[in-house]
Amino acid sequence: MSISSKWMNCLRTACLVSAVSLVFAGCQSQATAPSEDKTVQDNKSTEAASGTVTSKLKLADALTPMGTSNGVYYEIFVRSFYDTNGDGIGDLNGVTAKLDYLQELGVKHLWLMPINPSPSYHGYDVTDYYGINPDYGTMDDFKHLLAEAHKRDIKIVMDFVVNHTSSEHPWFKESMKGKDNPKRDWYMWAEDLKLDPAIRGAWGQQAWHERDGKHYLGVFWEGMPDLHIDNAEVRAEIKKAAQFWLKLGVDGFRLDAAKHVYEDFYNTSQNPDVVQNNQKWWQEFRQAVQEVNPEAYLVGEVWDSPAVIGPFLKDGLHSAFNFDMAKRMISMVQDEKDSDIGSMMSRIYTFYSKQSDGKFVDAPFLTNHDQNRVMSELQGNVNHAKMAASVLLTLPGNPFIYYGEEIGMLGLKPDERLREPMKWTADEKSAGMTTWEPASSNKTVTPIEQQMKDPSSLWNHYKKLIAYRNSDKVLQQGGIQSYKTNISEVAGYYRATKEDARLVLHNLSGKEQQIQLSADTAAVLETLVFSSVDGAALKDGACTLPPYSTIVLAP
Ligand SMILES: [Ca+2]
Ligand SMILES: [Ca+2]
Repeated sequence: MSISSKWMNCLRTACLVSAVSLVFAGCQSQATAPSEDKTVQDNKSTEAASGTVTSKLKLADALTPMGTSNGVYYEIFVRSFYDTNGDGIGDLNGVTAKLDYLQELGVKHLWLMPINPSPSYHGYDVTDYYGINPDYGTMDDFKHLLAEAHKRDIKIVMDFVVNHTSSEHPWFKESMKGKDNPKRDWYMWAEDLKLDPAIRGAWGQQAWHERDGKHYLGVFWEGMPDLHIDNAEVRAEIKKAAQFWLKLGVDGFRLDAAKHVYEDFYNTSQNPDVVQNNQKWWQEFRQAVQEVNPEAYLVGEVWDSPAVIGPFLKDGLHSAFNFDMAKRMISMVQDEKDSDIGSMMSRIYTFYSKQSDGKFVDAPFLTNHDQNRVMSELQGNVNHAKMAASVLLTLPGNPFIYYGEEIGMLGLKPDERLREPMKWTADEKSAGMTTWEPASSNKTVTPIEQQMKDPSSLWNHYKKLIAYRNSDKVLQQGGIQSYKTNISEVAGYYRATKEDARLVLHNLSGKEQQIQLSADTAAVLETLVFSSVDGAALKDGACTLPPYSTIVLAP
């Protein structure tokens, strides 16, 4: 969902959600989550065999069971990406035209923001779950995109927006006609359901909207009426629509507003039965998805703390975006001070692992289409942007990149400014450039064309990090464990599978740093296998880290 009230929602959650999230929010390794239990870590199958580097380094935290990661994801706002028919609006053929570009960057999956017909520019209010937005092309264009992507081993996940429809959806137009209409109960009408329309939404907003003296639910705004998910016909219809796209060859869904499906009113949103209803719905949805494609991937937007996200990961979502980590990564690179991400992550993962029976896959990212772009948050500091990318791309799970992030595109709210035309070339009028809105935030940004030719560009930094990640199984599949140096400008963490381990070190500062590894680490991790810049060195456990650099050590 693209509504700014979500920020309020986050604030509210920060206040309401109990001790569990407060523990996660903290970074001190002394804290223990009340819900944490030892079964996951005590499980024998998680232990490294004796004699492996992982056992020598005592990396039990990194062995928390989790699902398989499958490469870097890239979020595309089709309208702003690439235009092939000269109308200034990005289109599906434009995504197809840029698959080679995406392959060169090293991404393995695309997340397409909504491509269904919609009256809005962003598409998060759908009027037809089986159609393609005519601005973006035709169903044949989409099939062509799928085929061309799959040829390149690139998978496509599409945004699936089913908490609500557009108020212009034919279903809602029927529902408005009155109590006797067969579609009446597809939406929530307060008077029919004997609910009080004065009750505010979960973040204190007006949730019910008046129409002909009756009130329907629309938790985001009146143009987005919430579907009544307890209605069996609605559930069946949503599952049918998902199966339709899977049968076409779509590889999964990004599930918008996943925590808002069940009633999120001010007085009920944290009730255990509401939490459970949401959980059960996504489990039911996943079963329907897996009937068509057992490999399909579901990543959900649950804009909340890990304590709230956890239950969604049990046989429902494979992944949920890690909003807390996004904030922490950005502040860490901005402050140039280690904030022990490894410790925070391994504590969250212990909780997720237990919730998901060891199957969750984390989905880290820096910013998305609902947030100020990371380069704007970093005030245009390219070194900080490089470090943010280095952290993101060396974490466990499936990292997500937002289009344009790889060249440092800028954008501060309102939302339209976060979703400006992709800057392929300096000439805004050249072929392919989208012009549906002015690229007013990005006048000074160096275009892709130029950055690709410059070895020291942010683009080449992304490419280098992604290529290394793709080449290293431990970086892709390993868990994470805290590693602290005695220099606060250097952040580090171990990454490990049962058999193998890495140490990732980031020099967050503009000064060269020298680190002496502890004797046991130095004895095991003897090889400098990756360095983001020239000039790094490792000798007898002494590491030299050039300014703003990332290195990876291996046995
Ligand atoms: Ca076009
Ligand atoms: Ca809802």
